[in-house]
Amino acid sequence: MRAYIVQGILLLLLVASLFVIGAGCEQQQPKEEEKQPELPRLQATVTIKNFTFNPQELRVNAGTKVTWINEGTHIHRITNNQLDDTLMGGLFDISIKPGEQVSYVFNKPGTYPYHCHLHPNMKGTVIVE
Ligand SMILES: [Cu+2]
Repeated sequence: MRAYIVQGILLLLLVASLFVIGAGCEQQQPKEEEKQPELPRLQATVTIKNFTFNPQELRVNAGTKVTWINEGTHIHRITNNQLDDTLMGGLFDISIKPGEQVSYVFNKPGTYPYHCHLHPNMKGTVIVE
């Protein structure tokens, strides 16, 4: 009878120690979410000066917020529509006054040529990868 009790206590101790070991292991391994730092917001800028977009060709990753800054003295109208169409079907068509800035977030990979509707010689391209 006494042997059973001793065995029972030993078994309890064994089970209890397994729980402690198990809990210890869990604490040592940090969760995946905690290890990953928050992704910084992707950003890029294009400056407009002397009737030129700079850089004229901009290469960015999908999800990048592209900001055009008008450092010139004239209003511009940035549109990614075709030069010869009726300004339909483009992603953006934004007017930008001197000293102002406008932004567009490029989520889909592709090549996006654009120009200034008011000064058709002003051309640029955003390549989204
Ligand atoms: Cu312009």
